[in-house]
Amino acid sequence: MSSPQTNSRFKGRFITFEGGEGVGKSTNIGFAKDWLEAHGKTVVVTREPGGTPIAEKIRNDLLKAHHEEPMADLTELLLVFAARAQHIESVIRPALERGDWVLCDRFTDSTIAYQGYGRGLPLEQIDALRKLVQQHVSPDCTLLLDAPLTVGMGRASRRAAENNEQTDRFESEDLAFFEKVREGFLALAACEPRFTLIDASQPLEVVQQAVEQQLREMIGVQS
Ligand code: Z5A
Repeated sequence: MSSPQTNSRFKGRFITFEGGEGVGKSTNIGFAKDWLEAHGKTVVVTREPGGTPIAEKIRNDLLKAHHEEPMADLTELLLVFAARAQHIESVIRPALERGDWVLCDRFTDSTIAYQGYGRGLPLEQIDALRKLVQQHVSPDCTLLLDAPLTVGMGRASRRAAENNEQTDRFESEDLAFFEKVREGFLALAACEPRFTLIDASQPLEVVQQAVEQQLREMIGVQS
């Protein structure tokens, strides 16, 4: 397991949860929030794209299954970063300055995985936008929940059937797209020490033990 780093500019801590569809990001963010609050931390849970009223409007356009015209890949990339700029300005940076713990469902690693590896947009362009938009805001720690596509998609489609959810624009992509996205996440995790890779195909209790272990290391509490 990687050693946690800190965003030393801020009093707070910034943890991102990444991975493909249905791997358990939302479920484990809920677990992490409860655990951190039980250990006296003030927690802000948020998500991307979205997290503020303006960014949620952009999210609706990004996920909307049908537009009057196909959305160009570059438009998609710029919309993701436009939403992120608003999210950082309105939610993430103020929370980190207050000393809160920010738990974010997806962040720029998703852009590298989906728009970079998935769509094939140049990684240098994404990195230039990352620097412009994030400036000094970057995750202290990223938990990558990884599972074979069949596992995540199976869980997501069961949940969608139970809740009568509609298919969004990303979910209608083919398997090859999602294989490239997964490859992108794994490539990032292999070269960036802030990542902790968790096998999300394991039973939920086992996944949560791994999440808890990472949180313990971050707050310096022994098990
Ligand atoms: N996107 C992008 O392209 N570029 C970007 O920069 C960003 C995003 C930020 C919306 O993401 C889309 O935006 C996304 C990429 C794109 N599209 N896709 N695909 P989203 O995060 O809103 O949607 P999602 O990734 O599809 O998330 P999700 O379906 O909500 O999945 P999840 O949060 O990872 O899973 P969950 O809801 O916690 O769990 C799913 C079910 O499995 C649920 O019933 C759980 O109870 C169950 N579960 C969870 N863990 C387990 C275990 N371990 N065992 C058994 N069952 C489990």
